Amino acid sequence: MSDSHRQRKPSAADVTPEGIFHQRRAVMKALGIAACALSLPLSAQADVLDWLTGGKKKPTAPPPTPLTFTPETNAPAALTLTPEDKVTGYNNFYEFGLDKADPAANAGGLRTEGWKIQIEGEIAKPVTLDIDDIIKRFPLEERIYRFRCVEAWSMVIPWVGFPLAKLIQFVEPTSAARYVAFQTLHDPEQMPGQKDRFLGGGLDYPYVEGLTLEEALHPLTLLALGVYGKTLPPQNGAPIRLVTPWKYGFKNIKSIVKIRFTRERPPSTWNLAAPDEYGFYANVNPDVDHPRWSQASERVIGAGGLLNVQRQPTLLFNGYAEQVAHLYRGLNLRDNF
Ligand SMILES: Nc1nc2c(c(=O)[nH]1)N[C@H]1C(S)=C(S)[C@@H](COP(=O)(O)O)O[C@H]1N2
Ligand SMILES: [Mo]
Repeated sequence: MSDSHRQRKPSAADVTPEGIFHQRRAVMKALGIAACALSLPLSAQADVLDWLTGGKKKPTAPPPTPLTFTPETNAPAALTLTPEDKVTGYNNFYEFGLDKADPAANAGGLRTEGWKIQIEGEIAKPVTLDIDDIIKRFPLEERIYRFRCVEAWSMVIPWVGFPLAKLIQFVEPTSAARYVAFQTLHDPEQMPGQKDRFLGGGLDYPYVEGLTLEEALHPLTLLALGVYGKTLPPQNGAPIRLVTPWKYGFKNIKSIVKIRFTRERPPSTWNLAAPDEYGFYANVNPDVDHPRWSQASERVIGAGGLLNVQRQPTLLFNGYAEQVAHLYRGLNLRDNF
């Protein structure tokens, strides 16, 4: 990394998820509140941060509504679902703050009525769809998937969504389409992290991600509209987000407003922030460590509290090798991380 790059983004290495976590704790410790804040439940920690930053009362989201879907029947019996309060209370969504409790505390006011997704680029049928159009056109199904964050923690999540491949078939990519680019809502009034470089972890917004067309067409790749049988809460990326279970969590872009089919590989937010640490592929791989921590095992976010931390070995392609390894045949996974 060049010095000028370092100067332009002085904290790229420090603002990665684990970095911020420790930085935050260092700040709280310096303020002499570490002991109390750390022993509080996650929601109360967010309140302490709120009080520190002089925040006002936040709007709470309307309760999620039940969805109609085909229940999962193929999930491996060995998968134990992560409790719902963890799935919706321990999140990464930097537009709403960097702490795991921040998205649930701060995203309640996200306005999702009338949400539209614009689909454009190398396709025969560009179209703008609202959520009702999507639910009418694409039958929803439940998928119970492993979820592995690049920070080395994991969950098992019952998503409700539909294969992205169905949407791709509907818009008819041209022969020039090789990648699919995704973009999150850009609205600093609603997303405080987009207004302030410190609050937003120094990332460039809007958050963007991308897949190869082959990856996007893979039957495991979902657009999710729900979790635990109901519409997504804002903190999980309402009203629609990407799910790619064999890739690190940061590929799973939330609150999508645009999908663009391209000839060239599209940029992705964490890769732009720290290209040596977060690759374009971001396939889960226990043999390729993050430069600052091991990826060989993961902390299971489960029913237990802080004293009951379970670790398990991380699996190649997050346990989906049988389904996805063919996509990467002949590719050096160490260079293409
Ligand atoms: N727009 C946006 N999408 C995002 C993120 C984000 O900060 N902004 N965080 C990513 C990361 S690092 C993870 S681990 C997952 C977390 O999804 P969850 O909170 O639903 O578990 O969302 C991903 N999608
Ligand atoms: Mo993540």
